[in-house]
Order: sequence, then C-alpha cells, then structure tokens
Amino acid sequence: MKDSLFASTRILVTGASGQIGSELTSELARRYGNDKIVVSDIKRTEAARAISFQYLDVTDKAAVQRFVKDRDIQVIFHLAGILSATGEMNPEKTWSVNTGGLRNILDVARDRTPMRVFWPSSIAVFGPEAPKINTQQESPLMPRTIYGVTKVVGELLCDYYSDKYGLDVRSLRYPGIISSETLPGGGTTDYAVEIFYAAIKDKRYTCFVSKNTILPMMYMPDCISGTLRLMEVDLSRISIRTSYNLAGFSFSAGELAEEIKKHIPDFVIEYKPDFRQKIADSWPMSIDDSFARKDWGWKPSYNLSSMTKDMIGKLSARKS
Ligand code: AKB
Repeated sequence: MKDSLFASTRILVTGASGQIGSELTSELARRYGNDKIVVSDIKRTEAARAISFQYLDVTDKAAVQRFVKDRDIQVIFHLAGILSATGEMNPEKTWSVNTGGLRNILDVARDRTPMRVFWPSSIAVFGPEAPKINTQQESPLMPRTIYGVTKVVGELLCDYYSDKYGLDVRSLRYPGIISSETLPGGGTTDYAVEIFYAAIKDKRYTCFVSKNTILPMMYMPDCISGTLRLMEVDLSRISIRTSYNLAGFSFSAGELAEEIKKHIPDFVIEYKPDFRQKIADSWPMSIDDSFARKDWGWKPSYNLSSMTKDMIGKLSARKS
C-alpha cells in the first residue's frame, strides 16, 4: 500500500533509538531503502547504527526546523518522548519533552507541504473514570499521570493542527508493546518485556505489578504493521484526528507467567508491586478498537500464546 509521498520522500524518525523507533526504522529501511530514512535521537544505540543517524533534541525548535529543511523531510514519525513511570519522577521535563517536542514538530510540519506526521498516543489517556473493559474511543479522558496528561494534550494538538491548518497528522493510542529487539525504558508495561529476558537468563522474575493486574498489550510486529498501515492509507479513510484506540490482546501478569511456564517449566515468579501498580490500576484492561478496524482495516495477528512462543524463540536463539 505504498503511496507516492512515501515513495518519493525522505522519512525522519525521532526517538529512533527507543523500543518502537529501532524496529520501525528497520522496517521503513526494508520497505523504502536506507537512503530514504534519517534517524535521530539524543542517544545512539546499536539498532540505529546502520542508518544515517543524527543527534536531534526535539525541544530545540530551531534545530528541528533546520534539520527538516536541510534534509528535505516530508514524513515524520515523531516517537521521542518520556514514558509513564519515568514521567512521574520528573513531571516538568516530561511536559517539556512530550508536549513541547510535539508542538515543535507540528509547527515545523505545518510550514512545509506536503507533510505527513505520525505521533503515538497511549492507553494512558484514560483514567479510573473510563470503563475498564472494552474502553471506547470516546470514553472519558481523565489520566492520573503527567504522561497521560501530555498524551491528552498531544491528541488535542493533533486534532487542532489538522482542523486549523490542514496538517496531515495521524495517531494511535498504543497499548503496552512487547518486543524482542530493544528494551523499553521507563514505562508501566515494561514488566511484560522484562519477564521474558529474566525467564530466559535466570528462570526467575520479580514482577512490579500484582498477579491479577490486567492490561492491554500488543506484540511489536502488530505495532509496526498497524502504524505503517495507518500512515500509508489514503487520508479519506481517516475519521479520527485525535488518536485511534488500538488493541492487541489483554492478559494478567499471572496469565503471562503461566504461558511462559509452558516453555520454561522451572520459571519462578514473585510479585512485589511498587508505585507503578497505581498507574496500572488507573488504566483500562481492554480496548475497543472498532474505529481502527472499520476505517482502515486494522486486525492484529498475534495473541498471548503466539507472542510468547515467538518471544521465547527469538530471545533463546540470541542467547545461544
Ligand atoms: C507505558 O507503560 O508508559 C507505555 C504506555 C502504555 O504508553 N508503555
């Protein structure tokens, strides 16, 4: 479903050293060629080495402006941001990076045409007021974390720039993302990734949320295919200009441990909930993503069992 904008332009990924950025970059390079992709971050990791890497601090508007102009960028995946748990340690910085960074990207994008922007929102836009099960697109947005607040504001900014300036900006409310290439950093859903690394290395894990904590999650291949599908579809198919609910599958921490035990029978888990439990408890358990399904044909491929098998296979192969 490649369209002409993607085929003919340079694509910028901010936050490219992060969990999603590193795998999105590889897939973009595979689809469009290394020379079409420019990756940026404030730190460089192994995953970002193959592609043209440039330091870029998204809170520096003049730098973003120069960067986008000099490299003739027409598509931006703006992934740079601070996640929920780290966000609570430093709300001022989280506001500045998440909200200030997004505004800079939107301002720069507004002044260039044609331009298409992707920005990730999150299930963290919801708070305890939203229904826990099958939380809907229009359920109340009352987050209890600064991260969630920046995501709500970000969604409204996306909608505003789209409505007022006609900017083509598209967004998804990601659930927790599970991946085998780059570890997440600073999120509340990180246990669902750490548990695999610990199970394979030490056969034991201390989980920072309780056994019965259920959260919406998604496997990285689905996250990448959903993100690229949204970005590649014709604009006429997009009816939500804030951010689309997006679901993979939901499970409790205990169910994940049981699934891992099917592959590693002597795996042992203990539960020591910390401050992240409160954040997890404020989020939905499952998400209704019918708008994404109806508008642009979203359908995830993985469930708990196929994701677990694939994760263990990939991480075990790397260990040996
Ligand atoms: C986090 O845990 O902060 C993120 C998210 C759900 O947005 N993974």
